[in-house]
Amino acid sequence: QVFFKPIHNTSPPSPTKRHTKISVVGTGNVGMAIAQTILTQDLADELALVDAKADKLHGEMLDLQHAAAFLPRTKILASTDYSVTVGSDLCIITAGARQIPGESRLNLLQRNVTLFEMIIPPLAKYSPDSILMIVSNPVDVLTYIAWKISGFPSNRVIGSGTNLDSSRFRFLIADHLDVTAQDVQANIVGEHGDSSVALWSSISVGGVPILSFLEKQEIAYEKETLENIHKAVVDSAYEVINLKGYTSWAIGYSAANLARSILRNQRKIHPVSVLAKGFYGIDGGDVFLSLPAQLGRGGVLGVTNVHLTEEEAQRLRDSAKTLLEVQSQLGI
Ligand code: 6V0
Repeated sequence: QVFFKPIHNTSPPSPTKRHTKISVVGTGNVGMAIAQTILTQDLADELALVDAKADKLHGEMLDLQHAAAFLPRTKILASTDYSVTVGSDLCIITAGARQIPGESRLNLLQRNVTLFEMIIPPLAKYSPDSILMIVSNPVDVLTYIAWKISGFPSNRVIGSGTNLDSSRFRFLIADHLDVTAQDVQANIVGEHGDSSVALWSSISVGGVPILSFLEKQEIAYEKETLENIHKAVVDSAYEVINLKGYTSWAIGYSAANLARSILRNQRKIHPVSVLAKGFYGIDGGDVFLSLPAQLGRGGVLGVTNVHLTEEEAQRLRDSAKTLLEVQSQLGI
C-alpha cells in the first residue's frame, strides 16, 4: 500500500543522485548546535546522532524531528548504538569528557583519548569510506589520535581547528574597520587555542592587502593594536564560557561551513587541523595543526602555500613542538 499511486512510465531514481549522510557523535551543546545548523542549511539527506545518554539523545532527536514542517526534508535518526551511523559520508565527533575541578589538562586529555578508543573504531567500521571531523578539545591532539585509531588516510581526518578562531578574527577586524567580515580574508593557523598564530602578513580586505596598504600610505599603526586583536581572539572562548557556560553557535556554524565545503566539493580553503609534517619546516614527528587547507569531497585536497614571515613560521613550528611534547606523554 503506497500513499502515492505511481504515474505511468516512472523509472527508478537516478543512481547518480547522491544520498548524503552525516553523523554527529556527542549531542551536548556543541553537537546539537552543529546538528541544527546542518538541518537549516540542508546539508544532509540523513542525520544520525549518537550519544552515551539515551534519554537526552532521544529527546533531542524528537525535538529536531518536530521541526520537520519548517525545514528541508532530512531523515533524523538517533541511537546509543553506532550501527545507526552506517554508510555516513561525514562523521563529526564532539563527544568529550568535562574537566573535573582541579584536574590537569593532561589528565583530561587522557580521559578523552580513552573515549576516542571507544568511539572511533565503530565509526570506522560502519563508515570505512567516511571523512572524520574532530571538534572535541584539545582538537589538534584528538585529531591525531583519531587518525591513529581509525587507520584512515590523513586526507580523511580533519580537525575543525582554527576555522572558528579565524572567524572570530575576521569578525574583530571587520568590527575595527567597519566592514563586513565576509570581505575580510584573514587566517589564524597553528594550535586551536592559546598558541594560535595570526597571519597578519596575508590579511586583505576586499582584495586590498592591509599591512602593505598602511605602509604604502604611510599610515602609522601600532603593533600593539594588532596583538590586542589576536589576544581578543584567544580570550574570546574563555569570555563566552565565563558568561554562558559553554560555546555553541559559532562552532555550530564553523563545523557546518566545513561540512558544506567537503560534501558539496567546494574546494574552498579553510584553516583546519591537518597532518602538518613537511609543511612550513614542520618536522620531528606526526602532528596535526591548522594550516590553510583546500577541502572537497575527498577531504583535504591540499595545503595552500601561503607566504609566512619568518616570525610566523617560527611560531607555527613552536606550536608543533608543544603538541608533539603532549603527544609523547600519552604513550599512543
Ligand atoms: P557537553 O555539552 O558536555 O557534551 C558532550 C557530550 O558528549 C555529552 O552529551 C556526553 O553525553 C557525550 N559523551 C560523553 N561520552 C560519550 C561517549 N563515550 N559516546 C558518545 N557520547 C559521549 O560538551 P560541549 O558540547 O559543550 O563540548 C563538546 C566538546 O567540544 C568539548 O570537548 C569542547 O571542548 C569542544 N569544543 C570544541 C570547539 C572547537 O572549536 N574545536 C569549540 C567549542 C567546544
